Amino acid sequence: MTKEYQDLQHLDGEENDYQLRKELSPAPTLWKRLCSSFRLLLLSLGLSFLLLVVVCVIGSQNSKLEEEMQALRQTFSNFTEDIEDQVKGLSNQGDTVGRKMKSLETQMEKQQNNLKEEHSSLLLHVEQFMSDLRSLSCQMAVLHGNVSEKTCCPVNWKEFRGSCYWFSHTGQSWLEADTYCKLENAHLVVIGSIEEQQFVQQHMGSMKTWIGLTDQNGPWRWVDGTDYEKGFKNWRPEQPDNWYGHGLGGGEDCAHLTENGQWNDDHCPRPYRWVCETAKNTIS
Ligand code: MBG
Ligand code: CA
Repeated sequence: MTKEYQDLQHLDGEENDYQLRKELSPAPTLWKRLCSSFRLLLLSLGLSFLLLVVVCVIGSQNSKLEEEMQALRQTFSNFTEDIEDQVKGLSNQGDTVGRKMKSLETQMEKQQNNLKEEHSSLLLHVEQFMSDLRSLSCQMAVLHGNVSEKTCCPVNWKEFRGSCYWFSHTGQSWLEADTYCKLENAHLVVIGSIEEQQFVQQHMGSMKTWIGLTDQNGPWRWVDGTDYEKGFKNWRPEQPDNWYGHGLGGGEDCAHLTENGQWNDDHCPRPYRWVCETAKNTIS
């Protein structure tokens, strides 16, 4: 019992000590609090500093990236400009090549046309030469007494389906042309078919040319007596019209081939070219 009391006494004493110490030392607690606030402040300052560093690093990385992107953009834009320039250059070259090709094509076409013209003119000359040769050898045969002279067309006359034709290169009135042919033992051409029309057209050129058809003495008549009504005709639309509008006296009584080969009746004294015709076997 005494011991317990002593223990209790002892305990009481410790508690009191503590209480006493507590009351006697208020200064260290404040200090501790101050220290802990200071630590917090330092910590937060440290953290802020760290954050700032991180932000700076990220910022610098970003600006570097931005710079690189800018450089890339510049490179890309330079590349695009280069490509555009090259494409433009190529397209210009293409245009030039195209123009050259066109001019070459035109030149080729011109040369081809020239060649064609030369070729057809050469062909005509060869045909003429052959026809002259035939005529000459025919005349030679006549001279040798091998054939009758009635089988040949004279030199400078053209042969077509058994007849001989002569094409003038000057102009005369219809009447003078008619007389000229008669003196050659021929007559102004009588066109009896589309084929004969085409043959005459081929050789006359685009010139007005008298033919052996007239209505000076009444109805239309061919000079060799061929039936006009039943025969071949090739009048231009609205012809013949016996037009008095030329004011040269009278109407129009003589037929001629117009530039495209169609027929027209005209004032007979006009100086047009003409064609004489004769059957081969009537030449003497
Ligand atoms: C002309 C003929 C002429 C006469 C005239 C009538 C344009 O052609 O040559 O003969 O027919 O036309 O207008
Ligand atoms: Ca007429």
